[in-house]
Amino acid sequence: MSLESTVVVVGLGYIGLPTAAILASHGVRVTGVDVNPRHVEAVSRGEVPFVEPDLSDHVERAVASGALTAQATVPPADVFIVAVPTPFADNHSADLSYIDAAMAAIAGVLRGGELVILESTSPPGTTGRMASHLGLLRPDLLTPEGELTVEFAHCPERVLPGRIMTELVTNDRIVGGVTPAAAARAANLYAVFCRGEVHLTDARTAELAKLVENSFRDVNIAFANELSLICERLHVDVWELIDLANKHPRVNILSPGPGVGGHCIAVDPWFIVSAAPMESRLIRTAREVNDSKPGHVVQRVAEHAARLRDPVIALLGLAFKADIDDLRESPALQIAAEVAQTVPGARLLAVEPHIEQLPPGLASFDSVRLTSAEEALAVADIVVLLVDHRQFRSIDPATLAEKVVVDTRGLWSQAQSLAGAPRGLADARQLVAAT
Ligand code: SAJ
Repeated sequence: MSLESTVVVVGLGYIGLPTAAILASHGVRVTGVDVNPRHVEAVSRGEVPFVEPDLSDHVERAVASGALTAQATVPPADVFIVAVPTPFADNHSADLSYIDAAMAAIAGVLRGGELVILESTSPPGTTGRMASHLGLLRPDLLTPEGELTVEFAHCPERVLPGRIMTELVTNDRIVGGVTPAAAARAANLYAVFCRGEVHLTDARTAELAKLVENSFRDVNIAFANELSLICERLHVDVWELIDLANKHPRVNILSPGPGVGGHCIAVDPWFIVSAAPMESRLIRTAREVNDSKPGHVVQRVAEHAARLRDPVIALLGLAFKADIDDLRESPALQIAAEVAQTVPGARLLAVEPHIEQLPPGLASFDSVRLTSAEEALAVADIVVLLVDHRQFRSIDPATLAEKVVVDTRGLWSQAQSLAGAPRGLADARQLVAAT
């Protein structure tokens, strides 16, 4: 692929905008397209409409150099990258309406000879479905033999939120073509900025590989979460248990937590279950185990609260994981809202250093207030650690000695040596094991 090629990226979100910016900063002329005018306006000013380390610099420079522009409609180009959301519907099947809308918008400007790359995480068969959709929308782009003159490939994103700009460059990529020629052509484009290896395959395998990666993590987190429930029943400290088991050279158990959040790991396994329901028993069960964890934490907090009159409950962390501001599908948020709903007379002090005001789902409760860790810890009867943010790691466990502690991340359990734990903390650890 020559550097003169023009690329359109449809969807300027967490994946589309970094991809557009990194291509533009490697000399490709990129137009970003988004239906959200706020995103188009922000990017046109060289700004990023969400938080992601290092992205602002890339966007600012790419826009200033003229390599990256943004607009609301799809212009003609050589390559189109589709990076739009693929949420799931109520029955856990994928909602492909954003992909369909993107394909329809792209179809209007195609002339033949272009390459369309799907980056959105999608059920097996989606890239082929896009090609069939185009054949129906634009029969003039079919040869007399019925072959499309536009090529299609799937190149799933695999970057970790919080490390996107690094992982875009260093991670290996999987590129699956509807035809081998499409895969080779797409691989050339990614080679412009990707220093990892680019692996070629067919579109269906690439689609399933992405889903399998996130399901692998979900199943392994579910194993850890199930262990936490088993340990609670058997009065064993799950953190100590995992630490010891992981001393085995071939054992690497992940960390239990309050549940699995974010837009990826809690969603993608359902696309496999939906595609092959009879065969996906383990994957389905893992989802159910992880989805049940927030309710379990709420129940434990409610049991502790029932023993106190008008308890003050500190909830440390609302984001879906440590050191980010992203509240999407956050189990911590779900737990906070359910505690507010189900624990009568409780006053809730939510601590989330990465946000300035409570999200609407919590702000609607008079009993919930956003506050600092110091203030919450000074007055709380019950302390619920929901996210292991860096700021919380420096909390002195001695300040928790007189309080009921529900540590869903094992932060304080792991912080101390197993021998010689201070008395108050040893008590707190009883409660850790019980969550
Ligand atoms: N979690 C645990 N215990 C663990 C690890 C994670 O409870 O031991 C929880 C986190 O707290 C969080 C959730 O799981 O709520 C997911 O966090 P994560 O850091 O595992 O993953 P994501 O959702 O931020 O990003 C994942 C990554 N996929 C894999 O690691 C296989 C990333 O590479 C993907 O690009 C991303 O999904 C995506 O967009 O699909």
